[in-house]
Amino acid sequence: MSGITSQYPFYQADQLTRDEIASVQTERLPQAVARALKTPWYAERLASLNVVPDRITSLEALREIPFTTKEDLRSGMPFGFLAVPLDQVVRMHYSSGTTGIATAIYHTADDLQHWAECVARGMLRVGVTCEDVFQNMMGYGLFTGGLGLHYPAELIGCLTIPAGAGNTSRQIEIMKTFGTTVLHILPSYGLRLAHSCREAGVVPQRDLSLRFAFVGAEPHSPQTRARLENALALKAYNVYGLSEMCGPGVAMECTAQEGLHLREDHYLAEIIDPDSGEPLADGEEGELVLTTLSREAMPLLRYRTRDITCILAESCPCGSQHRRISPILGRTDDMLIVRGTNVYPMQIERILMEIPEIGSNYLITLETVDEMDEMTVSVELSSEQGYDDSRRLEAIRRQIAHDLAQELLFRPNVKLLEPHSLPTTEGKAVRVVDNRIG
Ligand code: DLL
Repeated sequence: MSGITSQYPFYQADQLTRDEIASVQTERLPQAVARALKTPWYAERLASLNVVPDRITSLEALREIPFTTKEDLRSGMPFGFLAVPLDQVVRMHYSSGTTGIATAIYHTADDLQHWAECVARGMLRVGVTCEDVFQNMMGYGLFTGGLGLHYPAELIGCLTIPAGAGNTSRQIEIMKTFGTTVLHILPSYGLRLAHSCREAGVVPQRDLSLRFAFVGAEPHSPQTRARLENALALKAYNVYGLSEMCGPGVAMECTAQEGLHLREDHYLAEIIDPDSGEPLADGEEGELVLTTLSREAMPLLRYRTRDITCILAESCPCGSQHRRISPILGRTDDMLIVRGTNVYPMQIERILMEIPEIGSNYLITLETVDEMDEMTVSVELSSEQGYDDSRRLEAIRRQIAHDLAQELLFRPNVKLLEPHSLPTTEGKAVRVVDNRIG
């Protein structure tokens, strides 16, 4: 038994071989289908298919069952997807998603235990220990970010500080006073925190003790991650998840930082073509579809996440045999079609964050001008960059416009703004405002 496993027996699940993972999936999949059939929604939806759970022991067999979508969850509100009596449910989270009507996600005590263990495995894998001081800067409450890493940090035995989102000067004071070593933070807020540290004369290498940050809940480019790592003098690990699958921890990065390991004993992943619904091969980018393998209160079969990624099937230098997904490129509903070209905000972010004179905040605005799509990228300059050398600024602006035109195949307008001029939120960053007509 490795050192970690002797202290944390649940970590064994992270050391399963491919064959062992496959056999856990084969065993759990029929159970997951049987549990789903106990819910009013699946019982009705699958009635005509005569699904025999014991026969669903592979992904191929599972593909007989239709996808479940966010709209389906809405149609089943409030209790249509519940597989256990309410007295066994101990917690509910509530997610509005990007498009309005909220859906409830229920958990039994065992569901919460599995969720905490999945996330704790990801934290242990990169080196978090019971000696760490963990400051959780994600929102607590109906959003799953805060509680989603709180219990795993306690499970590991970290000194866990439930700081919650916002109040940056207080966050800095806590980091300094208590020697915080691990953060959980939105990437967009991480860059703001780094900026506020600079403004307050706090030098992370000298005044802070940070080792790691867990970053997730919103797409972020490798360039943003690199900025965050440099500015706060830490390693940043990507955490992916969604409320419908508990929350953070469906997949987490390891020290190799080359993709996020799915926790395949609890989640069965497929990648499909978002338009046709057809399965795609490993390495091909498409929509991630997930099936819960262990969840009791609210089993979900073939849930369409709308997140675009691909499966990286090669073995990982970290030794985990749980397969990885690539960092999320964006959501199918984030994809913009501008002048006939498909654009993900992440493509724009990657280019902006390569340019040292640029700060961390940007906004993409779309309008209709003379019946044509018009895109404007407004971006703040970094605070080190003076705002008075107009020739220099024009040169930066042109460079950005040129780099974006190379990537997007059309030329957007670029506006340079002074630091702090764009609005910020305590929650996930809003990067796109689409005011187009029609
Ligand atoms: O954002 C859960 C979470 C909390 C994940 C904290 C990681 C850390 P929701 O609010 O339901 O749950 O939003 C889920 O956020 O479908 C993705 O589109 C996006 N998302 C989550 N993590 C990442 C990530 C939480 N690492 C939606 N990279 C998902 C890119 C992410 N997008």
